[in-house]
This record gives sequence, structure tokens and C-alpha cells, in this order.
Amino acid sequence: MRDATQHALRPRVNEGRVAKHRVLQHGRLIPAVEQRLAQQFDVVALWQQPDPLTFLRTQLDTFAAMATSAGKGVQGELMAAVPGLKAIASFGVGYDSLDLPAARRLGIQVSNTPDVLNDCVADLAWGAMLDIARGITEADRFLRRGDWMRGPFRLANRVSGKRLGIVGLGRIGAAIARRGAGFEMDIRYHNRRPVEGAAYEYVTELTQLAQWADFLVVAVAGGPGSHHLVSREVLHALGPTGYLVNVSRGSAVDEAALVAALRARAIAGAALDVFEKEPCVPEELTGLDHVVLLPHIGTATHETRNAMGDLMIDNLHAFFSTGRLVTPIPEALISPNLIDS
Ligand code: 8YV
Repeated sequence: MRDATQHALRPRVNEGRVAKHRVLQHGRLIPAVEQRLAQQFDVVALWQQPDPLTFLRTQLDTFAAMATSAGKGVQGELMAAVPGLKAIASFGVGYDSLDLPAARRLGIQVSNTPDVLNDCVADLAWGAMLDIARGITEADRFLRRGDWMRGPFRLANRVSGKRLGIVGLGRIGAAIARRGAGFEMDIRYHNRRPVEGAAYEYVTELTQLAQWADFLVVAVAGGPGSHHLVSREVLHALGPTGYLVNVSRGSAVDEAALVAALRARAIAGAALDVFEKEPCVPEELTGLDHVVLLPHIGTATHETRNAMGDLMIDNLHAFFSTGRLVTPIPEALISPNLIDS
């Protein structure tokens, strides 16, 4: 780790007054968080620089800390280019866009914003699941088109009492499972390893879980460990009466295989909040009625985004006052073989 006690961490004194600590902001954040960040730190907006690397080369002063988001991430090349960088505070729980091995090599601590977003992501997973099974947004389109005048909406499928398969029983997966109990669902899960004390049955093979489940809900961490975890085989195991829900990362699902499975009716439907190349969504999907497509809104509530912003800012304050982050991404997670988040 780069030495956290160097001069960059000491309050900066400017004409006798204690000045704010400098924070380099990489990428935009929500306006309320940008505002708080700017009130509490001396923020330099890297996103305003047409050529960030050249800009950084011209800096005479150091930036001990950087603020970014899970959406924007930070590449290793950029980490190495920031003079004096010792900490990165990221807005979001996902760390697949952050080059953690590079951060470790460079001695840079990295934090994310876990837990504060579990409930909203789980709520969204639940909304998406109810929507795809009951045809809620499809029924809304039906009504707006005036089709109700010609007859009733098609029959849909029940959710309560069905079989729920959770892929990744991390903090978000567990919050989804807890909601499932309220719907009297039979719940099983797949994870890289059984979760100690979990109240649900562990299934070693994902295809087995898919074969069993009526709803397969993906809540894994992104990155190489979960890339295309939901493969053609898994989709075919889910079968023509099974629904896929993905609220984690688009990369966890083989999107081309999913499009093919949906078109062939090899699965009943899919509700997706995430895609492989956001914000681009395969055109084939937008033409289908048995999909629910959402623009990555799992955490997008005032309450959760503000809580994420507060936690990111708390991490920056803790770093400047103690040299340590509050919610550092655990070392154990800097491994390519992870599927829970
Ligand atoms: C946000 C997310 O979309 O937390 C995550 O990992 O994907 C979402 O909360 C993201 O943080 C915004 O950049």
C-alpha cells in the first residue's frame, strides 16, 4: 500500500486557513452527490478534461484520493497516471470495472458501497419478476393500444408458491431470497460455495438449479469469474416454462444465447435490468413481448443513491483522517473466481 501518512493526507493550509482535501473525480455522479462532494472537498473534475492523461501529466500537486462509480470504473493505466494516488472511493457495489489487481500492485486502497443498496436492488428484482410472470408492462401496452376494447388480456403465470432459484447468494441474493419467503416460494441457490447458515438448499450445478426453478434470478458479482455463467445450456435447462431475471451484470448472461432462447421460446421470458454493452440493448430484444427491459435502475432511488453517495463520501473522509477506508473491497475478492455479490 502507498504510505498513507505522506503529506498529501495532512490538511492543506492556505493563507492560515485549513483548506479542503483535493479529490479527483472520474466520471459524473448524481447531482446531489456531486454537490456534497464539492462542498466537502476540493474537487477536480477529470471528466471535464478532453485528454485526462495529458492533464494529469501537467499536475504539480498530488491527488491522494479519487472518486468514481461502478459504472465508470478506473483502469490500471489511469491509476498509475494519477500522481500520489492512495485511495479510490467508488459509488456502487460492483467492482468489475475497477482494476483491482493494478490497485493492489500500486498500493492503492479501493472502497465500494455495499449493503446500503441491497433492499432497492432486491425490490427491483422482485418487481421485474412479478412483471415478467404476470405480464404487467405488456398489459399496460395492451391497454394503451386500445386492445382491451376487443377483449381481455391473455392469462399470465402465478408467482406465489413457485420455485425460486437464486444465482449468487451474496448480500443482494439473500435480500431477494428473504422476499421470496413472503411469497411462500420454495427457494434454492447456486453459489461458488455453500453459504454457512443459509436457510435454503444449495445446488452445486447451475444447470440443475435452472432445471428445477420456475424463476432463475441472477445476483452475482460481475467480472471474469461470472462471465457467461448463464449459458445456452443453463437457459435450455430452465426450459419453456422458466423465467430468467438478471439484476447483476449483463456479462453474467450469454446475451446472444439468451436472444436465441427467447426467439425460439426455449424459455418463457426474461426480465433484464442489465446488458452486456450498456446502454446498447440488442434490437432483437426490443421487439419481443415476453421480455421486460429496464435501463439499469436497480439502485436508482433517491434513498439508495443518496446512501451510496454518503458512504462514498464517508470513505473519503475516513481515508483523509485515518488513512483507512470504511468499506474497502476485501482482498479476498480480488480473485477471478467469484459469483456472489
Ligand atoms: C449503479 C451498480 O448503476 O452498484 C452497482 O454496482 O451497478 C449500480 O448501483 C452504478 O453504481 C452507477 O454507476
